[in-house]
Amino acid sequence: MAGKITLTMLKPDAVADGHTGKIINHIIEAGFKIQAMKLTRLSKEKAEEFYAIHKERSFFGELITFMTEGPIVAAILEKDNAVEDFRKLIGATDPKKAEEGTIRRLYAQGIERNAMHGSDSDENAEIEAKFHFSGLERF
Ligand code: FUP
Repeated sequence: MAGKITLTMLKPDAVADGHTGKIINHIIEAGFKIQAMKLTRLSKEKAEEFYAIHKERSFFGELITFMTEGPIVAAILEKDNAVEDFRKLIGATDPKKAEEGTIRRLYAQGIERNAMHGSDSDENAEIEAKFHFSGLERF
């Protein structure tokens, strides 16, 4: 049976710091199958759309500046229980609170420059997957 999906972004800090290969390997070794993947860069408009839920928060402006500062790697990942298992793999939003061995603990610089995105529900995973990829780009 096909697994469920989650949408991840390797954020500009992780890509600029040269962690892309190690992080992708970490994800594959944890049992996720890559359905789609690309190196891309968010425009201000696209970043504001992606993070619209946070637009009233004090950190919104800094979040948008950060997420548009350089390329990201967006990917759709497939696995049974993908959303929950992936959030466990990346660890808490604040890397100081993330468990030992999680991707954010290993590679993130702080709560804002936190290396990774992972969808927070099956419904959002599908919305975010469609935000980044067309049907022809999914395998
Ligand atoms: P997460 O689901 O772990 O990515 O975290 P949230 O959806 O709560 O936050 C989305 C992004 O907003 C985080 F990845 C980083 C940023 N953020 C901050 O910059 N400061 C905060 O206090 C909380 C979140």
